[in-house]
Amino acid sequence: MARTALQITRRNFLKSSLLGAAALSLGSGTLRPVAEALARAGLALPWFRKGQIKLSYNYCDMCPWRCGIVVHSVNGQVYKVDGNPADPKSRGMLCGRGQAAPSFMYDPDRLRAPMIRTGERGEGKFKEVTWAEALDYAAEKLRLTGQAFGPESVAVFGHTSGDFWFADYFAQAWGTPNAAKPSSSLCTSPREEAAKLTYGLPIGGHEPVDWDGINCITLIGSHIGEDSRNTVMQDFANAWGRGAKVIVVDPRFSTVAAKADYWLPIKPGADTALLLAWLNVLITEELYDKSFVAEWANGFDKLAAHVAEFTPEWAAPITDLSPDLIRETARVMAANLPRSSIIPGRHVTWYGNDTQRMRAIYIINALLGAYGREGGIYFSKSPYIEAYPHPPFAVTGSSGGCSAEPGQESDELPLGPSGKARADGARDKFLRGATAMQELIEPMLTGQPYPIKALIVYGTNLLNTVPNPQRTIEALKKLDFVLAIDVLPQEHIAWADVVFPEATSLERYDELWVVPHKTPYIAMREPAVEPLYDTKPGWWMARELGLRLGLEPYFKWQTIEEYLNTRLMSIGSSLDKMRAENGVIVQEGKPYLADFSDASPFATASGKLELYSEELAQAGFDPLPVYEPVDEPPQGYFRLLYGRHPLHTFAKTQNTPLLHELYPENEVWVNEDVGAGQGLRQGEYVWLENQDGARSGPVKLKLTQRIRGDAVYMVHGFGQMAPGLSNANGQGASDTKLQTVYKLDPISGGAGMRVNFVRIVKEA
Ligand code: MGD
Ligand code: MGD
Ligand code: SF4
Repeated sequence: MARTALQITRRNFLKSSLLGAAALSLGSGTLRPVAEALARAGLALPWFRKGQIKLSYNYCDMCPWRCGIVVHSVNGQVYKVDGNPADPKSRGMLCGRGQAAPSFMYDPDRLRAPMIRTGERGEGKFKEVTWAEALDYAAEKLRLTGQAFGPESVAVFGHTSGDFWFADYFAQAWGTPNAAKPSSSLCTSPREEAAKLTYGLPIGGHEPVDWDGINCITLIGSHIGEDSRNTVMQDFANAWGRGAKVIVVDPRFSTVAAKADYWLPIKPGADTALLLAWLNVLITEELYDKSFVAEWANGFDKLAAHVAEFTPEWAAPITDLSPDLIRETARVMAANLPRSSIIPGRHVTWYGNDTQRMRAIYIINALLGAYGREGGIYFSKSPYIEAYPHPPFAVTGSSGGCSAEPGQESDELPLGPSGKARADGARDKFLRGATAMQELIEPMLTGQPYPIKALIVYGTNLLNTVPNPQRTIEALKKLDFVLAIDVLPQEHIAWADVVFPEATSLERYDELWVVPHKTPYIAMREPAVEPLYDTKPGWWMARELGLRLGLEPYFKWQTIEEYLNTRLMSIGSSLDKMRAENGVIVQEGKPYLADFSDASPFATASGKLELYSEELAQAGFDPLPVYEPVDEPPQGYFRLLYGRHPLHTFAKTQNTPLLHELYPENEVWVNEDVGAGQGLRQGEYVWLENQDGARSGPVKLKLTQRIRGDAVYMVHGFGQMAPGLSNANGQGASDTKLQTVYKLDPISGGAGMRVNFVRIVKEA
């Protein structure tokens, strides 16, 4: 809810912005007149105009997209960040969240010193200790857990851009295959597994869409503009500006739907039926790229027979879309082939049948001939650089089940030193894919298939990220040891035994950011200023912990500069050289389109696009995508949908002063006619109760024609209950806390989260 103090803060902010803008709009040669003019008005030059400006190179950590930035500081204080023009992702521009990085860093609520728990778990009572005490204590607890239950009994959850040090490097050196990132099973796993099954390659962190040449953009859910990844917004705007057709399928009139030629307000959960009907039209009307399919695809005849019955008339009552609209949009897609594709979504863990929906998307793209061709889906190449030399990891068989890039894990399950594979049920509960974070909660509770007794949570907002947080709390109660590494007193911090406060990304060196891309590149991170308070970088904590646990051979470097320079030496570079070259190494000249006269570009067993998947057939799954109806909302309930706000990232920026000021609380979107029928009023506060009786906090009603009547929608990340977050605590409603169930995708291990229903309650 709005606070009165906001008014004052906003005024101060505007005042300082205007001062800054006045000074910045003039070159340094004109500073004296500016200073004089300000003096006449009784104002002084802003502080950041009074000292030597230092520029540092970094990549933005305000969201996982990681645009290259240049950090400006004066006298040891950061005053702004700019997009790095040399960086292929930012191209000199940033989104609103990126601009707020200094506000995130100077958040007065930050964790300030290492802490050890003094009260009960969950009470949030701690004493501040020295780093030596905190590290010794954590190392001893981990050592005892490893001794009693094996190293695999320690799980490591990691996200944000420093996660490499714990979820990859430390986990593998220590010996646990139970390392997981939310960006896999709570986000991209279905699209990665579907891509590997269909054309043999992962999508990877950066969706490889040739935006420069695309003429027809189809978006299934993806809500560009609210999903405010900087480069994606730039690319979309450029394509739209030069006249590319846009088709948006979304139960909600999203920001990007407002730019679309066609908006298909689909019934939630019915997308696979629409995709099958589009396939039916493309095939029966012979609108697909026949020569491309004949040469590069396997299983076309089986696909044609499979979709013959899925006409637009069949799909119409399922999707709530007219057959004419389905036909017309299929024809528009085909009229633009091969410069036409359905953009691979990003957060695609929706209903538990998500790998099959993603397969249907990729099969349409195959019929449009979009793979490896201009205006279609290109093939990313990774930049070349050597890893830091280290002895073989204690986890054998792959990268430890937690790849730096989603989808790059081996199909063999990695094994810990005691010979145990992951405890997330891979190969049993689901077929393949990266370690499923939500499935690691179960062994903490049940001890099956073997007990997980300790948890390291690095940069993961445990109770606002993993569905069914009520179950996570029960699991936290049972663990022998919990170490949390964060920058803010987020909700889960109260459940930790030891807290390591990290220096933010603007205050530390970090691992290089190595990006498969159209132009593969490497970006660096260096500190702009000294860490505030008694905070330390993640690489330092991982090393200190490792040294205390007998892992010296993995941590041979004395300084982080030595580590980074050793890696950079393998490509004839160094930190100094990178600084001289604008903080980025772009490895130009690698082909990103396929040379179809050469070897097959598709890394499947057959070397072809697998329209019909032999691999799925052999594993007992549908080899061609099938529409499975989703459960309907019970009487009086709506399906709970969620998404992004352009000025917030997940649940981590709600407390950031500047962003909080611009969007302090979320709203629940309800169809205006349905709301009127229930006597609801615009802007009033209501409560949401889900099918299991879980209740939200008070949330403002947004009655709008922009959403269907069978669903409600809210921005993810609000409704946090963390007293240490003075801006975010208790503001708005949490989608996560209303997700008491999720549906496991039996192929990829993704957790489908759009399977919860809520009713609107008018009293607390
Ligand atoms: P989705 O959840 O797939 O997210 O962004 P996307 O991948 O675009 O899409 C949400 C949209 O799906 C909403 O418009 C919703 O109405 C619609 N939708 C809901 N149910 C259905 C359905 O059944 N069918 C269809 N067709 N549509 C449906 C996520 C992406 O955002 C991710 S994963 C990350 S890592 C980034 N996070 C992020 C952020 O935190 N903040 C901001 N500002 N931008 C971000 N960009 C990225
Ligand atoms: P955030 O809320 O951004 O989400 O999951 P998370 O990455 O867990 O949490 C980041 C955490 O890192 C916060 O605790 C923050 O304080 C901390 N942090 C920030 N900077 C640093 C740093 O420099 N160092 C350290 N050590 N910590 C730092 C995102 C995940 O959530 C994803 S990728 C998706 S797509 C899903 N989205 C989603 C959703 O839309 N709705 C629901 N209900 N659940 C979701 N879960 C998934
Ligand atoms: Fe930062 Fe915005 Fe780029 Fe994300 S999209 S990395 S928040 S500038």
